[in-house]
Amino acid sequence: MVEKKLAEILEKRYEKTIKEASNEEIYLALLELTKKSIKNKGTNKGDKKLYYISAEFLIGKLLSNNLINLGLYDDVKKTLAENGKDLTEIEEIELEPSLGNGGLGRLAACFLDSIATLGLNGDGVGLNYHFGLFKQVFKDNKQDTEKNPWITKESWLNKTDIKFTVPFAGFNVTSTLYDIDVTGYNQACNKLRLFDIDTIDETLVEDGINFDKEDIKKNLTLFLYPDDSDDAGRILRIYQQYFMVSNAAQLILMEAEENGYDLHKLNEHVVIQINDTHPSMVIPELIRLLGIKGIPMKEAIDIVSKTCAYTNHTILAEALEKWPIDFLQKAVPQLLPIIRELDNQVRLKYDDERVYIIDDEKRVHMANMDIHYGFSVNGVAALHTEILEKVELKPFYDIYPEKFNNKTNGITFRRWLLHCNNELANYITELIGEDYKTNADKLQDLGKFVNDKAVLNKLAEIKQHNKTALKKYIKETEGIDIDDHSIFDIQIKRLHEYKRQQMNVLYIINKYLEIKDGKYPTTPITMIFGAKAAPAYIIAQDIIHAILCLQQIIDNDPVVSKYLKVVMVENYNVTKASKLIPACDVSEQISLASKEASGTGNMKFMLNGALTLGTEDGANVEIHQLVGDGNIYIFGESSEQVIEHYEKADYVSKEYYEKENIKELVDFLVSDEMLAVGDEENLTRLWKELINKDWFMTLLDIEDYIKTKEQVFKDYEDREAWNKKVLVNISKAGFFSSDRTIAEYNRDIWKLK
Ligand code: OAK
Repeated sequence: MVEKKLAEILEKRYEKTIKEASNEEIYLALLELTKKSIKNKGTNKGDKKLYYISAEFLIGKLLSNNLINLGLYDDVKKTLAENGKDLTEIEEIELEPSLGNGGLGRLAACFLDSIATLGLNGDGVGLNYHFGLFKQVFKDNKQDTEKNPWITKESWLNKTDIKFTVPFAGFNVTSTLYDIDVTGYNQACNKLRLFDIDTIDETLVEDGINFDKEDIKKNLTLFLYPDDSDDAGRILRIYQQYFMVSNAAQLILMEAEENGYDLHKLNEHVVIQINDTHPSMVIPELIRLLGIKGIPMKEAIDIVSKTCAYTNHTILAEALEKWPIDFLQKAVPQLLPIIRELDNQVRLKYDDERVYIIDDEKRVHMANMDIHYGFSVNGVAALHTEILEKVELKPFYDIYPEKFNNKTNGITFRRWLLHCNNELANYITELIGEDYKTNADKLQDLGKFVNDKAVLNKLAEIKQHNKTALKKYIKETEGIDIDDHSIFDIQIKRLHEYKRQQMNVLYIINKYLEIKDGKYPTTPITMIFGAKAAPAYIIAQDIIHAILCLQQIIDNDPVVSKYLKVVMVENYNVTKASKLIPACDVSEQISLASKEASGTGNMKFMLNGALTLGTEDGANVEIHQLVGDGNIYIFGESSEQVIEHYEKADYVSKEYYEKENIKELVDFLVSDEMLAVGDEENLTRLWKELINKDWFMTLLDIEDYIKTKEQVFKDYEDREAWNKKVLVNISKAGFFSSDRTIAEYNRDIWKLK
């Protein structure tokens, strides 16, 4: 069937057979075929609808995932192979949209997959950034930034004729809505709705990612999160956020009216999930628009409060948005009377300035507005929610305990197992049947094979295939040779001090010095990193610089390079993640305890048979509980201890630095060897930061980290015992299916039929 359809499309488009067509022509034909098949599936319906508003949707390439969800993947792959074509190569043609930074955006994409798969009526709403997040390139061992265009003439974007007018101070803009179909696994579809403006001017971007930040009509949807290190960048973010939520609110009201719903009962038909605080202005905007429709403010506030729910994704103070009133006045003055009224009502009720919306520095606390004027507040892992309730948001929890709830994150197994590790997925099916694909708990059935040598060997064989495939991929994409019989130790995530890539750097230095001293690892080690650093985040750039310098030093050392290899992949993204994760042995989840809200990479690695080396942080805690002490490597101080250090302000990094073995590692950053390949300014800044500040307590945990990592590598030598741990990890990963997470959101918050 597929063969005939594909052949027809190719004949009509290019007058070519499958054999004759180029990979690009086949890609475009498959795009057409997939879109047609999506049309036949229909869309999810119901008299209540979820709108998941998010500034980020890190959806990744869509072709294979759509084919899997539509049940066409195996057929297409086979048909292509029979005609001398390779689906993996054809996937390369598709450009990856970079509509997100990291965890929050990728979570939103996994959620869309699960919402559709569970047959729920829910769309994502966001922005159609033309250049997404920047593209990372390495020059002189440093990160450089370029624009990252992804929109091609034919793509997954479907232009609609829906347009809205969005008012800003002194001018209006007209939006255009683009839809991307979201396929569920063997299910009807939903949509991701991305707003854009027709007046956007891509030529505004001159070199790198620089552009005129004042020209809103031309720049509004050029980039995700333009540099916010200056006021113009920060105000542009307000314009973007308001543009997103005003469109979302207008879309919601339009659809409600089309369905004949009574706007006085909007909350019976609509639920809005506010994905962190970027969409928080939807609250005053919806109140404003209901006002225009004749609903008095008091009632509008009540309706909106019963419609909106808020998810918190971070406890880092600097990531909690607080917008100066002056900025809002400049961009969206129509919201200020409403925000002031919302704040007044809070002040009348509560005599506690910690819960006010507007603070005495005239800044609007977006999260505070969400908590007062939403009906649900959730954290994204058990520990994170507990910290929100007991520490970060305690004054709010004391007022509204009933609003708080936990929803431990999850990942879609369709992308993070069936697609990225097809061989493992097929083997699991052979062992326990298909059910686990829609009921992830069934993975537990694998547990019965824990003493079955043939199964353990087969798992190891699949891992080896994935490592060899990664070796080939890294050679092709980065031009770097790695040893596929070494241990693959991988840390991939946004670059941030709290995630402590710098601690891993100190480990590499430690290993380098050991090897120099003649102490050789039994199995060679390959340390792989992938991370982008926000352009305005200086220390993060310095950490990248240190990693790249070490990479070069080790490569140039004929002895050390036999045992140790460092690779930082360029422009880490969803596509690269899906190649790296199936090949991983050791998953680095080493954030300072209490700081990583959840993490989701940790879950992807676990599902693909890597063992976690991590702190008791975020969802690592839940992984630990599921697999037990013997199947995970935990180190470092606990979140309670860390929180206490912050409260007492008693952590002094210099005291740790003075320890001889730690000093040696830190000082290596500014050694002659490093300065020979690196930049003194960057390396010295990082060195000083670690000694004098070290806000995320690298030196506190470094000794335990090194000790535990040595144990990991030692344990790897007993391959049978290791493979048992691998099997336990895979078999316990079912809990982290985003189908489970979404079922919980629906049960407790959305209540869609
Ligand atoms: C990004 C911008 C502002 C606030 C939070 C983020 C973010 O990406 N947070 C991440 O969200 C993920 C999904 O919930 C979590 O797994 C990560 O721990 C968290 O850092």
